[in-house]
Amino acid sequence: MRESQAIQRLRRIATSPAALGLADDTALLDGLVLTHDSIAEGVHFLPADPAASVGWKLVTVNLSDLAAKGASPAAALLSLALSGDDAWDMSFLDGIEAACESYGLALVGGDTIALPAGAPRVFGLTAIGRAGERVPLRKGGKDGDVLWLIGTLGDSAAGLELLREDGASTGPLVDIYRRPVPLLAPGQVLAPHAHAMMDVSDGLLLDAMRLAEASALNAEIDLDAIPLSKAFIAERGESLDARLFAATGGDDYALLVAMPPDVDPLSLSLPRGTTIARIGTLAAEGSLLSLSSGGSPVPLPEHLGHEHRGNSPA
Ligand code: TPS
Repeated sequence: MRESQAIQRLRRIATSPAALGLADDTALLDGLVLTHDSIAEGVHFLPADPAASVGWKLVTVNLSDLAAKGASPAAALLSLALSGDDAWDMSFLDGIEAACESYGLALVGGDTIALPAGAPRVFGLTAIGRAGERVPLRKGGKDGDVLWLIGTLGDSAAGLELLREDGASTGPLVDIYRRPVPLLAPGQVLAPHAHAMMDVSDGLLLDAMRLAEASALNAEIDLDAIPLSKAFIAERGESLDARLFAATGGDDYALLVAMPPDVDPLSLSLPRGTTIARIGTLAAEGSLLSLSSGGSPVPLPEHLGHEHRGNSPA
């Protein structure tokens, strides 16, 4: 089964208004923003990744969903699966502790089980945030909105490729793959002004298409405007191919924001050093997602991003 098929079925179960029709990355309940992300060995992290970085990543990918709603971190529940390797498990918890402390998230409970011998590691975390004055959803985009991207794209996917080629690779790209930084402060500054916001975890093109679809609009993206880091450019260059790689790789934890055209996010008090770029627009006309580079249209690549699917042939 594909992820999208599973979600269709889940929508008939998750009928509470808090679930937002499962059309967002979070649920909203009594002023709280709720999210849950899991992290599995071989799917989200490599068996050789340092245990502390896996713990860090579990917390920060959840915080990224809170960031996209402009929420402030409050509390977390951890689903911990002990692997039998005590040093690994202790170090994993060090990573959980470091991330919780860094971002003011209080671990308040959860559950611990022991994995069967040899089973791949899987962990889950529920993060709970306090909503700000406005919670921008995926579906709030309006005709004529400007699409802004906060953060850079492709670093993590490039880091993963380096690790796949040579597990001993180090450097900024590998660090970003292993230790994403949730953009909480920018999210809180932008949320009161944004029509729609989401984090880019599955790849910009797939996530932008989801935002456009949820808003019943069409997204146009200028690939030349996609922000790339110096480390990414040094590794892969800035060609159209490199930009398409960056726009589809995923694991970025950047923020995609649909802003009314009369709001200039550069005039808001974003933290010093925030990378922000105007990458496109939302429009009533056009196709769900269209790309351009050098002023010419670019055909959509076959894979727009990361979609989970089971092993059955369907
Ligand atoms: C070992 N990847 C896995 S899940 C995901 C991406 C881009 C999207 C976000 O996950 N292989 C390894 N590690 C990785 N991180 C990837 C592949 C790439 P979700 O949709 O579950 O939030």
